[in-house]
Amino acid sequence: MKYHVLTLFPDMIRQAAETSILGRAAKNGFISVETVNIRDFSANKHNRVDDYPYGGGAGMVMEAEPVYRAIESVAQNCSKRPRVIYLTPQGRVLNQTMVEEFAMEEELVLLCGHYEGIDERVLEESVTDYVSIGDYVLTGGELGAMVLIDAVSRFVPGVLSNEESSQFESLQDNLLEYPHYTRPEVWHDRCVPEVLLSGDHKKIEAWRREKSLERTEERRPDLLKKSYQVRSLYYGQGDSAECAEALTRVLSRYGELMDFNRKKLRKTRWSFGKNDLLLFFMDDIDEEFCQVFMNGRKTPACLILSREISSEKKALLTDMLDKQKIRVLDCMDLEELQGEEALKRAGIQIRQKVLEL
Ligand code: 4G3
Repeated sequence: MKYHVLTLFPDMIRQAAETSILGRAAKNGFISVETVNIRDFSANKHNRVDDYPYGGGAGMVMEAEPVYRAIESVAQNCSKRPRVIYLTPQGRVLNQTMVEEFAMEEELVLLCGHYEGIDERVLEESVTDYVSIGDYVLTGGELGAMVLIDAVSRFVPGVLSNEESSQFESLQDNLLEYPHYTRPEVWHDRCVPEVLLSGDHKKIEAWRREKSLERTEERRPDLLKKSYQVRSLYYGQGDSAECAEALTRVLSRYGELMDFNRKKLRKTRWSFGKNDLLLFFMDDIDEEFCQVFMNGRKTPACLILSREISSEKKALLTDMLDKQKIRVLDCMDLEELQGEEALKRAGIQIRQKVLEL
């Protein structure tokens, strides 16, 4: 990933970008952080880049022309027209989904404003994304740009080691992280929870999920509304099982896999809620599967179907889901979900569809 930061204070960006994990990533060539000093594009012999606001009022406004030239100096050298992100309290508040979406780009241009802001006309002309890092005001956009760079870089391949991996993380399921413990076993009369010493990995995972839910309910109940329990159903003898496993992992730490080739599961009367997210991985569709009882409540679902399946059979499935109040948001080709990149894209696409609800 190549970041181009347009700023009046390039030192601030450089300092931060050469430190710690970002510094290591830059040294190893996984990211680069280039700063462009907007002052170098001043049209004025005193290198002034700001002026008084039309209509009066306090403070200064950054002029359009130097900002425009600075953006063009970068954009001209990009392989395609890059996204230009303006950090402002008036932007969409940055979240993990947006971060992952930005991480798919090859280059990002980050525009940092100061004073009272930038002349509106250059923003209209050149900015593609207005982003805020939270509902508070800073002295400039630089810290916002660094926050975005840091969060995005974690998703750039090679930036994190296996140890630091972003694969399993708290926000993946819109849940807060469970509590962590290390030695000693007793500290200030406080014990490590018994279950973590048991060696029973299934039980430990269930405990962690429980704690995550409990903690989210207590500290961030707003997140729970957007938190989905991923349930992946697969059916057929082809690649559906493998594909289900891979995509489920991308989407959720606690996702559940259900093998509907097992008669017992097909005979079960299922009941799904609003906060379940169903993924159907199908190599084939037949009468047998369409008889399964699954009572939804506007439950969101995505279909991942083999290309081999005829449109008649697809219609049969869609009809059956519709009758059971399961709401199909998206449909994908099973065969296309090959490789890490395709899986990541599919995961982001599904998350975006779900977040639109
Ligand atoms: C533009 C971003 C830039 C307009 C920038 C202030 C907070 C954020 C600035 C403006 C910023 C944020 C510079 N403060 N929440 N300050 O992302 O009014």
